[in-house]
Amino acid sequence: MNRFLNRASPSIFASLVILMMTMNGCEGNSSSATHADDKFPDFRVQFDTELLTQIYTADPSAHVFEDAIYVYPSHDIESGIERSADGARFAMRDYRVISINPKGEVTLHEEALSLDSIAWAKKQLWAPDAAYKNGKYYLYFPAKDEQDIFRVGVAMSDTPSGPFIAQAEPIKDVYSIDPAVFADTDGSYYLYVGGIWGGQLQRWQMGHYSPHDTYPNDDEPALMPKVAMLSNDMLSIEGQLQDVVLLNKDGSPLKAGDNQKRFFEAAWVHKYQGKYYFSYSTGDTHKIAYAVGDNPMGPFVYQGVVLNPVVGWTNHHSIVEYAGQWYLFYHDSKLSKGQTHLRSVKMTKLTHLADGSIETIEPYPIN
Ligand code: FUB
Repeated sequence: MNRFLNRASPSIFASLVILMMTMNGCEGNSSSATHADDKFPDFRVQFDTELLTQIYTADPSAHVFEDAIYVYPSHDIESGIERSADGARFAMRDYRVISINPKGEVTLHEEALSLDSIAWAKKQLWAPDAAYKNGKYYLYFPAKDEQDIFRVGVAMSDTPSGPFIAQAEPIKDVYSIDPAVFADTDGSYYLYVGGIWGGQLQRWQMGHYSPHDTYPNDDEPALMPKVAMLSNDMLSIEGQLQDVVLLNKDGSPLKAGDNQKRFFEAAWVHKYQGKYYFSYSTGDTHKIAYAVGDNPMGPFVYQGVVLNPVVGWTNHHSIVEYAGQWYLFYHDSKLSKGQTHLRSVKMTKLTHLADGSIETIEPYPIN
């Protein structure tokens, strides 16, 4: 069903009335005012179309700031490094922000943050996310430090597109990759992190870093992503990271051997009708899956698949509401003809069905 929605003609979407954001920097869940003369043109949500092609972009984290959609992606480059298990080939060196204004015009902004300007970071600027609070924008990002350990840093700016100034040290007690910040409607902010394999989450099971990879047995609970509340100043976490518990519908934890369902990387949280939706990549089975819970800290119960596999290996997404419509941002490697480290961001509509479930999206036409 959704594949037909995704490919529907612009005239269908052009009939949508736009609910515009009225407060600078607030997120889509709080949209209120109606501007019936503003339409969000549909050409940017055409099925299976790159948002831009000037550079390669991946891991899109989308937010509604200042009446527009701002996308915080990784900036993929050809590093010349061979493929390896630790992901060294993904040797990104800076971030560029993309914005989409209410007319649907896409802007690729100048460099927002460079590896050279981050005192503690040595390499691999991987998937970032951003948040807004009290007039400031915060960019959260993973990078490897001098010891080749993935840490998560934060940088600040007065504008959503940057430039951002990084803190001198990574965030204390935060590790692994793929930070995602969820701003709840009560004003609390939550930081989610984690990624197995190249993301090193498996090296922190003892509460400290081990250079050796250790995984649970297949019949044991899977490694879970991590969460903490952000401190009032957005620069540290309250307490320690704790597990985001992901459960099967029978109440048992997802198992390490269940790679169709278990968490791999790319955490994202959105709120819909009072429920918290935790979505993530299953990695080696290439799906975006989701689980639902009553609390942003979890537990979350597995529900199904948001997006089926795309061209490429990784799958990393975000889900955002803009003007009363929910969108999925994701990436694939079609533009680079399947090169897994050269990806392009795309967006499409996402539908919550009447029972609260998400309609599974097929990324390509099915004949
Ligand atoms: O872009 C580098 C890494 O690839 C991200 O951090 C992961 O989520 C995967 O998409």
